[in-house]
Amino acid sequence: MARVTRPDRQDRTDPMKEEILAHLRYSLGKDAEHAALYDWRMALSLSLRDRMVDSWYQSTKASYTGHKKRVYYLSMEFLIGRLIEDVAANIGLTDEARAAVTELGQDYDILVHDEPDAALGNGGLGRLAACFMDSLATLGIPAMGYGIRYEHGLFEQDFVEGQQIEKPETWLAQRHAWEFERPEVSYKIGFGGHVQHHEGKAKWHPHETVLATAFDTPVVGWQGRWGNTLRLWSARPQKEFDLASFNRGDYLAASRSEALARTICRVLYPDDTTESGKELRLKQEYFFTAASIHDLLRRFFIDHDDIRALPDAAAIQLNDTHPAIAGPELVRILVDIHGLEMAEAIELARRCLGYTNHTLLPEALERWPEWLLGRVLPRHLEIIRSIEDSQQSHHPDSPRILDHGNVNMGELAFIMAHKVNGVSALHTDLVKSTVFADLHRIHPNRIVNQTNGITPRRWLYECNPALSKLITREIGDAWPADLDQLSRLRDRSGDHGFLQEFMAAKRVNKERLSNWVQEHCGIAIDPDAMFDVQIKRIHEYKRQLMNILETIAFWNEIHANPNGNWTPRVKIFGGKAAPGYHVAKQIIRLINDVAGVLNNDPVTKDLLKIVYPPNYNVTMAEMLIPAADLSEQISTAGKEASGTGNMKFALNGALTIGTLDGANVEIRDHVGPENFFLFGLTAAEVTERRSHHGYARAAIEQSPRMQKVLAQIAEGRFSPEEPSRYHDLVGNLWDHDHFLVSCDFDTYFDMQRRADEAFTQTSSWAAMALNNTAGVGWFSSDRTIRGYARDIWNVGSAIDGELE
Ligand code: 26W
Repeated sequence: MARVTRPDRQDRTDPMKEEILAHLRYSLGKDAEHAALYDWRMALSLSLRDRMVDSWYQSTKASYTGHKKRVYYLSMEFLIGRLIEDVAANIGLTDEARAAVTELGQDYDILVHDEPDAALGNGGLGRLAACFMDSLATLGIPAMGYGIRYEHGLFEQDFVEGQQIEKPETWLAQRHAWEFERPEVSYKIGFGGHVQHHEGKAKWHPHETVLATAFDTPVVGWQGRWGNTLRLWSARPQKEFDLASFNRGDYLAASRSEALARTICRVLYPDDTTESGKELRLKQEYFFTAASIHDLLRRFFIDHDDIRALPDAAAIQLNDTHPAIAGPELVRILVDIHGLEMAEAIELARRCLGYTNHTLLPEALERWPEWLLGRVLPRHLEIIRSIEDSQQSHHPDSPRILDHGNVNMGELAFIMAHKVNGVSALHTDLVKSTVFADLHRIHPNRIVNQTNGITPRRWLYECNPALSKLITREIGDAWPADLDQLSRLRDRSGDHGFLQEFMAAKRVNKERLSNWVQEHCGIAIDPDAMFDVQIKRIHEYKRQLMNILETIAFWNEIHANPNGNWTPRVKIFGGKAAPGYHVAKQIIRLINDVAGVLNNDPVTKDLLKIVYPPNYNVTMAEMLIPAADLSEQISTAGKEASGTGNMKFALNGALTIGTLDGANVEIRDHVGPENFFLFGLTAAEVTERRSHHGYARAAIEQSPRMQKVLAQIAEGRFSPEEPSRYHDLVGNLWDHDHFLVSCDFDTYFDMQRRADEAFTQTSSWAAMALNNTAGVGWFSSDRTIRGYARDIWNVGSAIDGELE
């Protein structure tokens, strides 16, 4: 990759070091003597950013001059994490950066750890968007990610007496090193007001407007061959403040227009289960979607003059329904501004749009009250009615977008997209047979599957250097961009020496984690124990509750026979609950209460430990996943759309204990059923079981083991200061148990004991672990993005040969 060398430094031998010093001086206004940690970290980041710019710039120029079709990925969330190591790895400067920093007398690892973890997302959907950005750049597909530059990302989690408390996150309190502000790229975004109809034409007169301003972060792919842009929108008031009001002394009136703008980008909604129906959320959605549509149309008109060519130039992907207003917005512009007929506009917009569904949970499907949408976006509501009329005229039996006073955003997104995709094979089947069954009957070719993937750059190469180096030694260094090559490691599963090295890499990661846990949680854990990890948002359907109940049952078992031949375990949990999700918060509290008792039990403490570090985020995942032996993927079958953590664990040589849910099904197929601890009801069995009245009570009555655990919790064994603390939680299991913990509990417990047994057979365990790493190359997000490019976007790579 071309690199700019400053003329006065051409003779220096260590350009990186010089560049860091130059940034320290000229960008941060410090010299080495007075620089604080922040200054050093910023100087390093800016130096790395410099090295991305040429490739980024050339890519952007190539997309313009080559008139390439572009992908626009619209996502309310991008869960980015830290970038120093990511950027350094992608442009091949990891060693050089470390050496330069070290020579400057600084500790590279401390600098890396000083970077805030950019958490502009809640969980899987946001992290997927970040992995996709990495793959789009690696594959050389001209693309732009569009989202919101939230001032505050996902809240920071702390535990006070075992209970989650939320604190505001402040990643932008310090300057963000990677972005370029683009004050010249601004669009007016309107809200409210009324629509004027005159001679068959409609004109929207918004009541309020804010300015959307772009902030660009370059995203350079593997080996710096191609760079795309992540463009995040920030809101500014259209007028800074009203000087006349200010001079009159009416300070509140003076800054009224400022208030809306500041609020729109203030904070990420921390809820990924319940649609909160908040006007502000709707405004956020429209704000970033409209800015993005304006921006891509402006780019389109640079080298086109006929709007009818838009589908050949732009593929717009909607990451869930959050940007679904893109359909009506595009139609509005086509009809009201470009004068197209409604029918043609709808068809044209449809050819540009794709919609990805990420959840089947009814409570997470977005619906806006019609009155609210009509108040905030009056013209869009009219257009939605036209879209509904058009759909009904062609398909009188079609499900309704407007229904019982609500606007169903799923139906809207489906009807306005030429392709709709699910995120795993099972999930796509369920999308076809449940939520969108009627629409699927009407449009049988619209739904396609694109099983999720993960970027192997962040999720193996960077986070697990010990294993990466071993793999590279064995199969060469092409695997980060061609993950199927990992299958060559299968040959080594009978090679005792290699298996020992494979487990030695795991051991390094487990030791690193043990030290961290000792330091941050004050808990001593033994790297020889099995590290059993469940990290994800806390939800009833993900069944952290089943995991902690099983932990208690195991503890009981040890007590019954303290001298038994038990396999030592460390149960590791990580994850946040939505602030308003009471049951999830109770589950967190229970895990912490149980940890308090078990970790101090002299009989079991060398055999069983529970660790639940607060504030799980991308950075913590990068440390936990490489150290895991066992990956918990235990959702109620049919509920987890895909999961992507499951892929990360398998890639790093953990075995999965899991249900036939989401992508677990495909992971098991790829790694081989003998290398996967399967248990639990299938999705079809879950549906069947739910139709039996009292299924939970019946299941618990057949399980003395579960009865005992529930009795202990209900008696206050883990909350002696408040014995009734978990009465509701336990009562709910007996009486409802919507997620069938009771039905899967015994098979889960038994499979855990099988895992215990397997773990003691160290060499066969190592072979199984290796077969996981070797088997999951297919789950690279490069494969996923190739699928979208082929089946949905109809785009090519600008790098020769990349998509063939
Ligand atoms: C309306 C609020 C809201 C916000 C976010 C509702 C729902 C969501 C998302 C659908 C939640 C989410 O992150 N879903 C996850 O998406 C991942 C990527 O496809 C999947 O791997 C997970 O299974 C799915 O739960």
